[in-house]
Amino acid sequence: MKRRDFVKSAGLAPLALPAAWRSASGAKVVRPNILFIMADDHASQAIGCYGSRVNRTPGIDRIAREGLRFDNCFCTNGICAPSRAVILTGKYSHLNGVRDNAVAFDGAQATFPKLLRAEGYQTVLFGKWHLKSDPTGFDHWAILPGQGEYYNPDLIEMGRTTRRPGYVTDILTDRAVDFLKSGRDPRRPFLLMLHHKAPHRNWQPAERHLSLYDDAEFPEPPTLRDDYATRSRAAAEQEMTVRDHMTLDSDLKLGPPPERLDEAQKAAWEKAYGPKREAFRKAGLAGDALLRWKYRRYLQDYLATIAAVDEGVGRVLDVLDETGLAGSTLVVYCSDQGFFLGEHGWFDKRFMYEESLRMPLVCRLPGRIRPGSVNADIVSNLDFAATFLDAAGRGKPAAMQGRSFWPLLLGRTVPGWPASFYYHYYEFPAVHMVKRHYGVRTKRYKLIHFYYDIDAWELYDLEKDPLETKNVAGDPAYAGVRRGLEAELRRLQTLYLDSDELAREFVLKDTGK
Ligand SMILES: [Ca+2]
Repeated sequence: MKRRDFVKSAGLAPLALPAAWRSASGAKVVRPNILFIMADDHASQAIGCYGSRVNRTPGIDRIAREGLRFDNCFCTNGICAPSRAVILTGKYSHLNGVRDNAVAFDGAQATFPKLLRAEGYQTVLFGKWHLKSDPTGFDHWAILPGQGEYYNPDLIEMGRTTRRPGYVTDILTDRAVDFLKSGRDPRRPFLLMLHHKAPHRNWQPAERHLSLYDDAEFPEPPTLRDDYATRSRAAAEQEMTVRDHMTLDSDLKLGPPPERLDEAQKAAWEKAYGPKREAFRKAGLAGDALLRWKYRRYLQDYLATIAAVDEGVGRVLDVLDETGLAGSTLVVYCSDQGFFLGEHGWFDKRFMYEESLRMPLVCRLPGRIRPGSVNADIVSNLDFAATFLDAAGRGKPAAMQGRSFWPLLLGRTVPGWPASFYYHYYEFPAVHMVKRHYGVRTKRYKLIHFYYDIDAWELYDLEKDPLETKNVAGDPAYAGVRRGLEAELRRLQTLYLDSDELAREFVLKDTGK
């Protein structure tokens, strides 16, 4: 398809070129490059600039310090593949087709990489993709199959699979660095998507970080021993507790080294985990002591896996400086959704509770984004596509549901910016057994409806109860608040073309009932 026809068929708004600005070096910049770094399952509780009490992330913090931190970015459907499909299309799961991790993405859809490419951008993707179909809209891509492997991973590069020696986060960072130094077409702006597998379960740190947190003690979250007393059955009936659902051998590394490691890597692994295994056998832990041990072991590996991601971010920022690209490149760091680090007793994500719902999101563009800014508006992964297109001076196709937060990045106030957010999670029954639910989040409240499998409502007053331990859905004092939120929930469902009927149809088809 010719570019003009493609642009026309995608229903794009008329061209509106952004104002040019001058970078620090004095060069005139019209359309910024976009370096979009995304991690997998990186909780904001494990990022320094979000107030982490458990680790330091100087690389990621640098983006926030020199740019803007969003404090209320949410994910519309908190698992890997659905979040990615929403990011690419700017459409909710029920419209882009990827409701859960089992479905293949239809790559014929309009996506922001495709549209940027039509605008002359060089589009490149390295890393996790997880959408089952081959990437479309990229000049070049090299992806991990499925979840990918931490050590000596396979990479599928433009359709050809080869095994690469080394550690996955470093391999992907190297690819990004090589691109910035020598792979770029200097006549075109670029979109570079560097999408890490880390720190996804089962949290295998790089060799150099295997013992990084050996001596660390971590404060326990206040809800580590949550009894779910005021909640619906959904919270009690999941399968993602640190206490009962983490595997000793794989998650907590008491088993043999992963098969994929070479001999030297296995030796390093043994050196790190052998003594821990012995100490565990001797200790004979049970009950709460065992929970405390599991929580600490979990955080040691989760955070050590993040260390390589953060080092990689720092390296890429340095290379942007060295190559003179820093002033013309919008740098974005985020995670595909949040993660529980022991809150409510859990690991994993999926639930609409804060730790899982919240995506860390920091952005930098010198000369345009004021250093050290913080924004508290509600934005989401639904808005990424429209934002990237806006940064490139393009309107979004009418069918994209997200809104561009580019003006927010530039420090402008947008009248009428949405004050509420719609969530819908589908994957059940499945690993971790989190029941289907949808809900609405405003600045102060959160209303959740677990539908179909059970019919239960939860309401949290986040101002009075930021840890979400007190469900007030049945509290007469909140009856008016609940009515208002239910009306807002139905308004958002209508706005986004979702409904109970549509959800029910999908469940019936999905479960074959
Ligand atoms: Ca994920």
